[in-house]
Amino acid sequence: MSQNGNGIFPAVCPLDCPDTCGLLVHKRDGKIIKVEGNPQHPITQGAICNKVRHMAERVQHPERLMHPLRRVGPKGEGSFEIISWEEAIREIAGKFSQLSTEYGAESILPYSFYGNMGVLSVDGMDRRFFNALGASRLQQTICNSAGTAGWKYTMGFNGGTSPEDTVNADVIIVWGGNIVSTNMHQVVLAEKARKRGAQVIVIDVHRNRTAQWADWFLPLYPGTDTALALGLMHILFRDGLTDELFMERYTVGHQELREHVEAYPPERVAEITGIPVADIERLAKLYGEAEISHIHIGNGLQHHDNGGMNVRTIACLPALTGQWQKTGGGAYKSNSGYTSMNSRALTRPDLRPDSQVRSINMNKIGEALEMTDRPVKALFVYCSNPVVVAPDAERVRTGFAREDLFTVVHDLFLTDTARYADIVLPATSSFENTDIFGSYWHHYIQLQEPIMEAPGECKSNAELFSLLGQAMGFDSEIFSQSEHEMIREALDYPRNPYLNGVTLERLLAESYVKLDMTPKESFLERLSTESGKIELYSKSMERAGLPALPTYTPLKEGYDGLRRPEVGTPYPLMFISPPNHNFLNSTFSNLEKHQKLEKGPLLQIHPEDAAARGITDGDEVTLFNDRGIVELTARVTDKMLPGTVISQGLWWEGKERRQRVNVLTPDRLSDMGNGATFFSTTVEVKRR
Ligand SMILES: Nc1nc2c(c(=O)[nH]1)N[C@H]1C(S)=C(S)[C@@H](COP(=O)(O)OP(=O)(O)OC[C@H]3O[C@@H](n4cnc5c(=O)[nH]c(N)nc54)[C@H](O)[C@@H]3O)O[C@H]1N2
Ligand SMILES: Nc1nc2c(c(=O)[nH]1)N[C@H]1C(S)=C(S)[C@@H](COP(=O)(O)OP(=O)(O)OC[C@H]3O[C@@H](n4cnc5c(=O)[nH]c(N)nc54)[C@H](O)[C@@H]3O)O[C@H]1N2
Ligand code: SF4
Ligand SMILES: [Mo]
Repeated sequence: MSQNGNGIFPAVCPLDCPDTCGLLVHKRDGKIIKVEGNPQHPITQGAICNKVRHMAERVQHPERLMHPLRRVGPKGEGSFEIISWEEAIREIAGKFSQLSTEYGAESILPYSFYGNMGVLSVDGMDRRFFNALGASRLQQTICNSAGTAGWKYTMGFNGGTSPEDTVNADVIIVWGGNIVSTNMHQVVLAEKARKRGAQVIVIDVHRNRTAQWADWFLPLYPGTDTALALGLMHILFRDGLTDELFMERYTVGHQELREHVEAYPPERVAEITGIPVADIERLAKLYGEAEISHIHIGNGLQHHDNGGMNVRTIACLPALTGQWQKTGGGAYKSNSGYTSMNSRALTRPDLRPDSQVRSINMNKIGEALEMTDRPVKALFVYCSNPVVVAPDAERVRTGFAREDLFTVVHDLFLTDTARYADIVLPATSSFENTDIFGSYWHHYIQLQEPIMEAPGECKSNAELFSLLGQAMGFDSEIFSQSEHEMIREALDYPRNPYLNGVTLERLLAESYVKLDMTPKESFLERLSTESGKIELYSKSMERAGLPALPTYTPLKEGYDGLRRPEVGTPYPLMFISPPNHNFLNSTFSNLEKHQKLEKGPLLQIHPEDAAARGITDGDEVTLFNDRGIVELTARVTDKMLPGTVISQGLWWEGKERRQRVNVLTPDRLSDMGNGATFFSTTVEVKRR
């Protein structure tokens, strides 16, 4: 392979996006000149999103970090001096050894997420290092853990409908997902279904891009989805639209559920959700009478106090109608279960000196940095930008500003988080590494081999943690394994039958390999709950102190149609801050091209709410609650119900204005899975 030469090289999109596209990277004179979708890749089929078409601008950006840095000014200011890798490694290893002796290794906390989805980058040598060190563990629950818990209580197995099968559906409900922006190849598949006459329905708190594309959009109040799903069940049972034989054979608790949902007649559900009775009736009929129906459960509705229950309840719907027997019927929440690899071999939990070590929830990093009992004395951040993405962000920033906290950040850019680091380390881009990628949606495993040389002194996560492991004197064999050896170990995992036949050799020859989907051919054989059935009534939820049957609980911070905010309530608007089209979480937020495409950080506000505050389109506005203040530009629009305001995208702090929306979001944990509750937030807005 000619890393520096001209040519077209196969690559994988490393971003935290379900589509995990196969790419072709065009190079001339060692520079990337074009990134496009691989036309051969069965899911990508040559099409990729606009943000990654401009990936070259990110990878070859003049502001990319090139050298290790040491802080010379106050934390947050961004003044650093260049140091050598030897110095950086010596300083980190020295500090970690000293802290381990003085406070115990649990005083050191890794903070990482999936800024690069490569298995070796985020679930490999890095984990080995923190395991061998005996550092505190991080509960990585910022993204989808509430919904995953809710889904698993119902289905057991963490997988659903295969993407390609959804072309067969007659009704596709996109529930709390903005797939035009966040899962574009599902839109392509849904379009195929639509050409055959399928209807696409979107249930969301605002008319997002997906709702604009859909056949029918139903807006509702945030956090009321469980009530809507219970209302649909009420009608399905009432009108005989359920599949009794299926429920008898494959579910637990359908009689209890039938009685339970009597309490959710459409009139009550309409009041709670804001959806008119006639629409609830129409939706239930469409869903219940469809030959094949598919529900795409997005991430949005689970970032709430009741997020686990929202997913749990929606996941019950296809069982009422027997949809799991149909190819393309059923639901998708995540398909991670199909791609699971040998994580014990990769991460080596056996290296831990103390398996009882504490774990700290990543959503509560602000609070964790305030602890005085067993304090966190060092942080190692990689593949994440917590000062922007974590909730209650001002509390997070204050924690990061602690003078006595030793912070290392490994990234490609000097992010808002990296500005608070004592040591900043330059990371390679995924195109410069060897790595292996699964997808949490489609069924292809892909290999990335380096297609360019690392610029400056950038190092991959694998190389960095291998160096650190060796500097700390850990087992040299474990910390000098090659990427190919690790990939072999990752794929050697007989417990996952779908990995059968996926080998490094095939990946080297073919770039991407499809999982073997023949084991347990019928989806119903994959159920892995206690009872082996779909648990409409869940004993394990009962044991966990949760309602055994799907139950609507209002948000702790928020309103539904029954409990409108009282006059004089300090924060009467519900604030939702979902991803935007052109960024990937906070990745790309620092690039001018992507910023321009987004037209700045905006606040979408309903004409009624705007008028009540004397706000007109284009006004500069301040949003505030007890957690802090954010400054945005108002966009007056009727895309949501009055009482809900929306700002899309995770922007880095502005030079002139405060625009990190997470300053306003709560660090409470969701009902299940210790997940994030970003969207269960209320604010007030005023003109600036
Ligand atoms: N372009 C782009 N793509 C991305 C990302 C990105 O930042 N940008 N992020 C990636 C990641 S990490 C993830 S997890 C996925 C997330 O992608 P999705 O699964 O699409 O989830 P979100 O975009 O978080 O939220 C989807 C929708 O949920 C709505 N929503 C909020 N609260 C509620 C509610 O109570 N009920 C209902 N019904 N809807 C509600 C929001 O308005 C939003 O339109 O996307 C991935 N892909
Ligand atoms: N208000 C609000 N907050 C949210 C969300 C929301 O919808 N609303 N979404 C939440 C969700 S679903 C998620 S998943 C999280 C995502 O939060 P994060 O995982 O923190 O995602 P990013 O902001 O994209 O930050 C990833 C960072 O990793 C860096 N990176 C990329 N590749 C590498 C590499 O190979 N090595 C190293 N060391 N670094 C690398 C990137 O440059 C980038 O700075 O945000 C959450 N926060
Ligand atoms: S961000 Fe998603 S849609 Fe865009 S190229 Fe990457 S995997 Fe494909
Ligand atoms: Mo996410």
